[in-house]
Amino acid sequence: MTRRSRLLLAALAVAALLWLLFAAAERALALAQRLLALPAWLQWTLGAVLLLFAAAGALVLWWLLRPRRKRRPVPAPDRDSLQQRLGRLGGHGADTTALHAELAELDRRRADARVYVALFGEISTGKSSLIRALAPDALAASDVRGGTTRTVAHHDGRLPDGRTLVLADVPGSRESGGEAHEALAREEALRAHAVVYLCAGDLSRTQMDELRWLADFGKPLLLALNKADQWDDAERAQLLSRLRRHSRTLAADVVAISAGGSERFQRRLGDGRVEQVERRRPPDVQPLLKALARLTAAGAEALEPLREHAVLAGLHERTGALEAETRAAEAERVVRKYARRAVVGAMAAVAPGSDLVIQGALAASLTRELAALYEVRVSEVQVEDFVQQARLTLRTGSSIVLAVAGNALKAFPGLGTLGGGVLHAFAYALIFDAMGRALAASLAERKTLDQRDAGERLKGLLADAQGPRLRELAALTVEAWRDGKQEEAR
Ligand SMILES: Nc1nc2c(ncn2[C@@H]2O[C@H](COP(=O)(O)OP(=O)(O)OP(=O)(O)O)[C@@H](O)[C@H]2O)c(=O)[nH]1
Ligand SMILES: [Mg+2]
Repeated sequence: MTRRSRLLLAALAVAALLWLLFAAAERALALAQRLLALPAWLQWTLGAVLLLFAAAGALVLWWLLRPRRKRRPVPAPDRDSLQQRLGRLGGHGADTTALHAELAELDRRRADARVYVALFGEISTGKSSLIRALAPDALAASDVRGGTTRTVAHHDGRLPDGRTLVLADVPGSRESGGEAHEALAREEALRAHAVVYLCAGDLSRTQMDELRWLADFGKPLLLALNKADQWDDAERAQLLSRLRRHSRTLAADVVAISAGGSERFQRRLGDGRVEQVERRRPPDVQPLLKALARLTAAGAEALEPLREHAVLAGLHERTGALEAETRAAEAERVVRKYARRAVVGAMAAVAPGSDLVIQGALAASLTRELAALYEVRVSEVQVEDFVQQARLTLRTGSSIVLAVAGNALKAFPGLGTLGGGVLHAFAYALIFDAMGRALAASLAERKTLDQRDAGERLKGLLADAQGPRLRELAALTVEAWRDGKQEEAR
């Protein structure tokens, strides 16, 4: 079409639109005049009906055009801050090898510039069979029993347009006792540019959770209904439409496929012998190949930022877990240190009464040290308040603590041999251990010095002195007591 005829067409369209608008305005005016001529009650009734229609129309329009709730992607830190955290963890003696290896793999795949696609799904949904159908030279093992695949393996696959892909076969999820294998699968899924989620029927609640988990990391996803040969056309269509409805905001496409797999059966021969036969079912994976070609059309480089985000977000979670673990171990060390000091402090007390008066300076110092470990800022007033509150808790709970200590003296003969004053020394070990653990748990969870929460935890721990912990504290008391005596002797 020439520029001139395009202009002419545009002018005609504008004129038609104007004419329509004028006509509509004229109709509206005429209607308004007729409405005004009607009796008042009819005017109000018609007005109300019109208003109702307008409101319903607006509601429908809003429902159609409402903005789709965007899934909030899992946060990902930038690489520098992550590396700093790893450095700090290494400084505290934590093993960061796996996390560093993940970063190295991130770089390696970026340089590799090939598209990685991971299969994912519950055990026995046909992932390994699908690998065999997509990458004919792969020797991925498959079996009716779940949990056949134990490691991540990569195979080269080819799309109909000739592009190549790296396909990852991973262990199936939801195997009982297979948490470590599932973790491998999840890590590989995050490393891939796209994920094919396999199912073999309607999605269970846990399968929906898995899909959502992948989508939260921003993974481009395909949902593949495998073993489609098991249903007739009508059943398959029904299943597909249900899967589409449920995964609407999660997966880019839903396809039905038959990965094939194989079946084994026994054949009785003419001479009476029984023979084991394995027969391969013919695969049909064309719809998946087409969907994969569309999903990865942008190429490795364009898909890389999303992949990097997912890997860093995954690393953020893993690093967070290691940080929490490392801190908890450090907190444990601090608490033991103070429990020892409390024992030594009790030995030095001239006349321990039956009421346990907490060693204030030591308790304050323990509070400060734990707060610093959890990077929680505390003022001196807060520390004093907390110690004061612990004192009050102990005033009412001291009889319990003394009773526990008394029982322990009988249960752990080593304690009994230490002589007078040991009851109180052991009671202090119990108190400082409970106080330290209560405070550490509260600081870790609340990220602030929440007196009420820490106080509740302290009450709980004081009332619940369990066997193995008591044994540890008894050993600690014996050790600290002996050290204290040696110190005195010098
Ligand atoms: N009817 C039918 N069976 C299939 C199909 N694909 C796979 N199977 C069968 O499903 C079973 C499990 O297949 P696998 O490929 O081992 O499944 P997987 O997901 O790799 O299992 P794990 O490695 O344990 O997680 C095998 O008995 C396959 O023969 C299919 O398209 N149709
Ligand atoms: Mg497998």
